[in-house]
Amino acid sequence: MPDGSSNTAGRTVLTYGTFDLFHIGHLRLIERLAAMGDRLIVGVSTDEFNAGKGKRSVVSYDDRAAIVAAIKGVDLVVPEESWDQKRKDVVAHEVDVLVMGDDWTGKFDDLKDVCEVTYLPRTAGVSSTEIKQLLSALDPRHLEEMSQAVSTLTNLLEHYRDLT
Ligand code: C2G
Repeated sequence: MPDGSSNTAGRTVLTYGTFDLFHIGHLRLIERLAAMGDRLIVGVSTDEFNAGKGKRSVVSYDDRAAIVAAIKGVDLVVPEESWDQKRKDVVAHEVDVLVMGDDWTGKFDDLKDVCEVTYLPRTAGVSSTEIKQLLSALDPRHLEEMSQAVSTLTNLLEHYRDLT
């Protein structure tokens, strides 16, 4: 239970996430969480729960959970299957502090009666969404469109050069 001391001994830390296309932002968060206590539990969103969030992961739940479980400092991975499981998880695992990236600031303050709740600055300049957008730009259909656009521009340029 929360005691407000800065001593991390015996403290259980909990967080949740999709962790799709695992990147440095995810790693930096997990490293900071591991330093906040001596037991770190990570709830990884299931594919079904993500569908409910309007998200479709590139990497399956089983693989995302296996990757997170292999990260140094992670003691337990649990499936995140609903928004309201957090309160049950906090009580069941005797969690001292729930921590999320600051894109969730304030969203889980309602849990402050059962544990500390805090938000950490995100790592700037990287997100799974951006990586997905980049990958989709490399989609063959897009590449075909781009090469057609380039050849149209090239023809126009040559035509213009002939006129001048
Ligand atoms: N994160 C970060 N820096 C980034 C990207 C993400 O610190 N550049 C943090 C997020 O703030 C979040 C965690 O990494 O705390 C996981 O991010 P996502 O995989 O995007 O998780 P999300 O879809 O936001 O799921 O119930 C809560 C949800 O499960 C959170």
